[in-house]
Amino acid sequence: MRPECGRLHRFLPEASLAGDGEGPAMLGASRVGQQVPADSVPGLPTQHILAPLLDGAPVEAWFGRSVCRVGQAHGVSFRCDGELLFGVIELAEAAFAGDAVATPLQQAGQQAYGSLFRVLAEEGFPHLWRVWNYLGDINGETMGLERYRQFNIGRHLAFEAAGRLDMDSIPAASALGVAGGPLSIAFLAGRVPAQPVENPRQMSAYRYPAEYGPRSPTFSRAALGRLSGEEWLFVSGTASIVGHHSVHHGDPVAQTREIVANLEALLAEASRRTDGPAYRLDELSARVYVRHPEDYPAVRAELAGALGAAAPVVYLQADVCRADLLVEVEAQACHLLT
Ligand code: 3EB
Repeated sequence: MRPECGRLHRFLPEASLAGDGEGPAMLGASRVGQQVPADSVPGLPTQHILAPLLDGAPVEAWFGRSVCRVGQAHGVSFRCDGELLFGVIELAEAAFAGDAVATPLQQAGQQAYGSLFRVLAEEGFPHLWRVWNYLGDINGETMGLERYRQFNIGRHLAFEAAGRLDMDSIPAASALGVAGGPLSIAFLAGRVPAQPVENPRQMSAYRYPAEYGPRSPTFSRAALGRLSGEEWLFVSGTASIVGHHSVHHGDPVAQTREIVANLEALLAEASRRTDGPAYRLDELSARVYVRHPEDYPAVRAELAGALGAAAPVVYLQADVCRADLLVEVEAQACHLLT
């Protein structure tokens, strides 16, 4: 399936971001590396994931059939073709003062999502399909609240203000901690809705009880998006969570096995909703976040058995959004529709 369907998404070497990227049809990219490179591609929305790359290609690129528009609005850099818009917004928390009720990170999160939603409305891509969120010190605590939970409040308030809390518009997402830098958010949006998919083994994150924070995270476990002639499955960051509990504390291999079980259940659920063939583990491409780099060989060995040794998988060091989670896997797959 991969070669025919590989138009939209590819992992690429560093050099692919030299010059004008791979020509004008690149909608945008994310790049893993501990520093922001001195030269960036002018006009290419690029998300900087300030994290150590452990294995695989540093660049993840998204391609359109042709670029219809290149733009910059409300702090969002974007490119789109007729069907999809890719955008990036990066906001320094230092630009926000905070107040008695909101930390600077909460304010940054709320403003970033507010700006993103304005761009979606203005550009005519109202449906958010997939979001990648990165922030510094995600498990750190300030003003008595973990920073991931502060971010969740800001994101939730922005979804609420935009009237986007109804389930059918909640996107697939990932949220990870990196060494520092701005709050960085990249996203894909469509002209038509993607279909959210939930996981029967996990409580929907937007229903998490208050013990995980005052406002719940606004993401679905996966999303099925239709483009002309093909269907994309976007799998959200998937961790060792069953129900709403983190399981296998301190055991990265057992957490990885639980993630595989979660992915299998999610693919089965997606397969019930597709018009095409069933989705299988061995057709995923994936990005894997490992909290402790020393766990990487064991995690990789466990995942290779499930995804197949030839699967395009990128490993990086990042902090998962609950302190007791050691591994998270995000993925995607594509099916041609005939
Ligand atoms: C979880 O399942 C693990 O806040 O956008 C995974 C994917 C996680 C997305 C987000 C968080 C997010 O709750 C963490």
